[in-house]
Amino acid sequence: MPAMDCEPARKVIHVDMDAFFASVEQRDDPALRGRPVAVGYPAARGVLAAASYEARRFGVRSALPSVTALRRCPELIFVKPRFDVYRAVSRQVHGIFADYTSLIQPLSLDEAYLDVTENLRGLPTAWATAREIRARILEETGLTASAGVSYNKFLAKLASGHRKPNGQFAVTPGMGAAWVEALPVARFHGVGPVTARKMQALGIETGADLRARSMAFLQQHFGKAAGWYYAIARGEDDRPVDPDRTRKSSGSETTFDRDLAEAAEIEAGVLRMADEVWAWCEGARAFGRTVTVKVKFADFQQVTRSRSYPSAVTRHAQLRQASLDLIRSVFPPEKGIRLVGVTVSTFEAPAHGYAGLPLFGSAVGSAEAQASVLAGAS
Ligand code: DCP
Ligand code: CA
Ligand code: CA
Repeated sequence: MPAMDCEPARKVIHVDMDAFFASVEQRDDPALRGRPVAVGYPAARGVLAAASYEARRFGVRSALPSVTALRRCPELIFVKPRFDVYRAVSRQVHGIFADYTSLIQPLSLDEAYLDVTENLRGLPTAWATAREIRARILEETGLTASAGVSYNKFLAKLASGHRKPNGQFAVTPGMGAAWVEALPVARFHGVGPVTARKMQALGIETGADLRARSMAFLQQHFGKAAGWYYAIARGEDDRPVDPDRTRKSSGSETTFDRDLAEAAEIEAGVLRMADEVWAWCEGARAFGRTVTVKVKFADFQQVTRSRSYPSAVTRHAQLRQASLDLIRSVFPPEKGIRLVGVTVSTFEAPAHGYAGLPLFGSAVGSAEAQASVLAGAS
């Protein structure tokens, strides 16, 4: 590392709840404990939001189509998601974090970065802080969490997955660079499935492979992301833990059981999504000026229609009407409609609370929904 020894190394913890939605369901229903549980709907085109560790042994995991999951594990028990409960747990966990630091950056309902360079409890190490936080989460919520401890966010997040479930792992400054070299790039934050495939085609499978490429090579193939890849291949990440980061949007979307062409049915779907988004807006006391309706057609072609108002949409009826007007602008649909979504953005007041994940539609946690979460959050 360059001459940075005047600055003390930061101490960052990444905490991530284990099999979050599924664990909450197992906690609240003893009949589900020790059994393969999926949170989601067994509907024809549903996808799973979460899978218990028992279910994962069968190759069942989140974002898997329900139908495939059932084929892999015929005894799989489906449980409907209860977002209000997950949000309540999230707030509880956030309250525990706040006893140790005010620098908390939630990434989603079940995970957050904490900067504990100076922790409020005077604990000697970040390792001890992570242990105590995990112990309190278990005591106060009955749920387990895993943690990664390191000197930056990139490494802390990678590390939290390393001893999952119910474990923690530290990556020290002395070992960071070498540790990253040994890992597959597909596990790196910012390397999604598409980029991982592209890297693979270029002969980049591990951190060491990535590190061996020049900045010029990375720029040529990855454009603006080159700097990020160059840095993480060396275990470097100077992004601060940013407690002020607020959501930029809240959206819900749903994949229909079959492609729809009937205006009334499509409108009903859009209104359901508007109602879900509204529930979030009210809960978070966050109101936006822009309403966007997204439509995905049977052939996966996607269009969005937006409308911005001079001031925030603060009435439920207004959001419903805006959503209807927007969906009607694609009527009559030239092809069947597969998915609709409603998003509110351009918030007037910062979103409070600990609500990282948007509310999902009935296709809970679809890959698309997850992708839009990530896009919206970064
Ligand atoms: N989630 C979702 N849709 C997805 C992925 C996740 O709705 N495609 C929800 C359900 C998960 C929660 O978010 O329980 C947290 O997601 P994680 O990726 O952290 O996965 P889990 O907590 O379920 O498991 P792990 O123990 O691997 O962290
Ligand atoms: Ca998790
Ligand atoms: Ca998570």
